[in-house]
Amino acid sequence: MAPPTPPPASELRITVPQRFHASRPETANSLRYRKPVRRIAIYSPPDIGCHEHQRERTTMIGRIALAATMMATAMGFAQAADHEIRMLNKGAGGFMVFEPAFIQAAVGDTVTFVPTDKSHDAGSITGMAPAGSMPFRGKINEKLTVKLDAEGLYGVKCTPHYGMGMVALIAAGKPVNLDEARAVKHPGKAQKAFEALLARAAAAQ
Ligand SMILES: [Cu+2]
Repeated sequence: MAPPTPPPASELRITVPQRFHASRPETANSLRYRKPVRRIAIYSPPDIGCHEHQRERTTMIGRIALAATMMATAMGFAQAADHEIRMLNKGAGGFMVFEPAFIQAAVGDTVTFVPTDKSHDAGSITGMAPAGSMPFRGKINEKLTVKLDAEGLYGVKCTPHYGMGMVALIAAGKPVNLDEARAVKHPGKAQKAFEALLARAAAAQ
C-alpha cells in the first residue's frame, strides 16, 4: 500500500508573534523594527523511498502542527467559537423561548440563531448592546449568524413574542454594559425574563 503523501512544505506555515523569539540573538535586529509577526516555514525533506522514513516524517510534521496549535491556544489565539441558540415554540423554559437563553461567549465568537420552530426571529435591543456593536435583526423563520465584535452584553428579542418573554442574553467577555442593560424597560414578561438573565450574567463573572 502506498504511504500517505504529506502536504507540501509551502502549506505548513505557522505565524508566531515576534516576542517568542526575543531570547534568540539572531532576531534581536529585526526586533528593533517591531515587526508584528515572523513567519516560520517547516522544513520538509525531499522524498525518501523508504516507507518507514516517510511515516516518521509524517508523524514529525503532525507533532509540530499539534505543538503550534497548543502554543496558539495557550497564547489566547484559540479559534473563535460558534454558539447555537434555537428558537422554539416550547422548550425547558416554557412556551416561545430561545434555548439556551443565556450564553457566555468570548469577543470574536459568533452566535447562530436557528429557526427550529416556525414564526420566530432574533433582533438586537436598543440600549442592550455594547458600544460600537452593530444592531441586527433576522427574518422570520431564517437562520441568522451574529458576530460578537465588541465586549459586553447583547440583549436579544423575538419580535412577535417579545412581550411573551421570548428574549435571550449573550455575554461576550465581561458584562461591561451591565448597568446600562439593566436600565432598559421591556414589555410584558420580557422584563422579568431579563432580570433573571442579567443576574446570571453578573453571577457568571
Ligand atoms: Cu418567537
